[in-house]
Amino acid sequence: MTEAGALAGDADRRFMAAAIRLSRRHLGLTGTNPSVGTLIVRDDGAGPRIVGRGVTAIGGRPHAEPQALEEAGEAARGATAYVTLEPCAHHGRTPPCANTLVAAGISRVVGAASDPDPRVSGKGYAILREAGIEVFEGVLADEAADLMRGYLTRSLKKRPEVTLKLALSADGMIGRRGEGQVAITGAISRAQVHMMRAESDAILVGIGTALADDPALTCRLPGLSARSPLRIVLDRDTRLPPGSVLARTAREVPVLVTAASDCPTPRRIALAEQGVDFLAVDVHEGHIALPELLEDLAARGIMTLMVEGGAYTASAFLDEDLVDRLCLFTGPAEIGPGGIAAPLDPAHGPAGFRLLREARFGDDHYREYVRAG
Ligand code: AOF
Ligand code: ZN
Repeated sequence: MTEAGALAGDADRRFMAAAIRLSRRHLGLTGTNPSVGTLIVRDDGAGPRIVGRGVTAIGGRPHAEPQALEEAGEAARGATAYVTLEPCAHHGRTPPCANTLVAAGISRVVGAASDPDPRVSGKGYAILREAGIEVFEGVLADEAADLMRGYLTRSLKKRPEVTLKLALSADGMIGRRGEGQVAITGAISRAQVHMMRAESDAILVGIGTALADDPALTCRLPGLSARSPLRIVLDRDTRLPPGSVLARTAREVPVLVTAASDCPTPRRIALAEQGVDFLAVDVHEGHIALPELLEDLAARGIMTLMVEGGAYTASAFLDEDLVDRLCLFTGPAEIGPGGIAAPLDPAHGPAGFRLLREARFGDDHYREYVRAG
């Protein structure tokens, strides 16, 4: 092992885990760029210490690396850089991050996820190696990719990463017919959902849910209200009422209505005057064509989409195999007769998915599944 390799192994994984946690800070805030974390770590004999930290800035620039290097200053010379994504190799508003790492005198780079961007893929690491830097790739790659999944899905599939969130009663219902919002889960689960909203680029419901629940779909965690995502309503016939919470707050948090026709009906004009935006969608056999809609959303820069209901919309995404991740929050109470059944069997888990993590949130049971394979 070389002198610079003294941090290999467990310490590398620990610092990479810290860089991944740092990258989480700007999830949902970096436009079409992934939120990347960088740590600069040096060891002068008394143990490793962090001398620079960077996370991709809000809006996507500057990238993480130059910020971490700036904090480290001269201490970057001979240090190790932990990067959650392969450093870029292309000239943007600033020189490539790989070159910046070289110029700063970094002697070792530990990287997590690979970058599918053709301007970068493999080239970033090549620049580092050609400059004599020792490079370790793929450390905690899955964990890093998990947080960049929106970026990766949009790059590779040209659509956003779709997360379906469902709150289920103990008897597998998602609500009671004709009753609007029913409290199924407790405060901790609700806070988790609001955190998920904060980290998503957009949130989507069907018009049925918009009419029945009149939801706000904002992030209402203290201090994070500015992180509410774009709110999208699947609304083929433009039925969203101008008096709805969504329409009335469209100037504070954007609302996008996906409608089949762009005919200027009085309702559409009223909604547009309130600041509601419209996206024309294709309709196949009476239903909004979801794959095309997702492509349009990706083209608008949406990397992560959270689908919040209701049963009809959830089924449509599941049936078309467009769900990448499924987050099930199960509360302790039963709904009983009159309940709206969830579009999946909660006891056996959804077909085609594997369980990624499980947790208790107060009295609720949380299960997160990802598409298998
Ligand atoms: C890095 N560090 O923090 C991020 C990277 O539009 P640009 O010029 O900002 O380039 C976007 C690309 O940069 C994006 O597709 C991805 O390849 C990379 N993101 N790279 O070195 C970072 N966010
Ligand atoms: Zn870069």
